[in-house]
Amino acid sequence: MSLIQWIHFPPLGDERGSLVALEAEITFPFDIKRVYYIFDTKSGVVRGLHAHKDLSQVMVCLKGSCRVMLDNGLLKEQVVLDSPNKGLLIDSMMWREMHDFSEDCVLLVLANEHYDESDYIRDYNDFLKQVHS
Ligand code: T46
Repeated sequence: MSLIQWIHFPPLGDERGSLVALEAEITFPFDIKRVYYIFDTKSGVVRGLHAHKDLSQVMVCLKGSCRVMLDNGLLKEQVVLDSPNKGLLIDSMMWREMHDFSEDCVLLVLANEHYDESDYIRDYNDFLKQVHS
């Protein structure tokens, strides 16, 4: 089973250009409680480096590109995000790392819960222990 779960957004564009609408439980897998975006990431920076105990998120690269590495404690897979027409669904208990941000990268993230630092597992060995317990 692949760790990479793409969500393809229906294109609503026309001759004027492109438009994508994200509607909870219609074009989107969950009710959205939080939206944030990451931009101006400096060259060589690695972001993420954590897992969430109970959080689903979808990442959409609105501009530019970055590489995302996912790890469920058994398998590791990586993928390049470079399109605003599809999102990468990341479920709970998945270690994630974001690498190789292009200078113009704008990464939109939609989450099904509010921000909660206690939901983060920021130590990789703790993550492995919790996955295999
Ligand atoms: C994730 C990846 C894809 C908040 O106060 N509220 C928020 O909603 C978020 C997302 C972050 N923060 C604070 C916490 C830190 O002091 O912003 C600071 C930077 O967050 P962090 O170092 O966790 O950023 P990333 O890019 O490593 O990770 C973020 C998300 O935190 C995380 O949930 O899955 O993007």
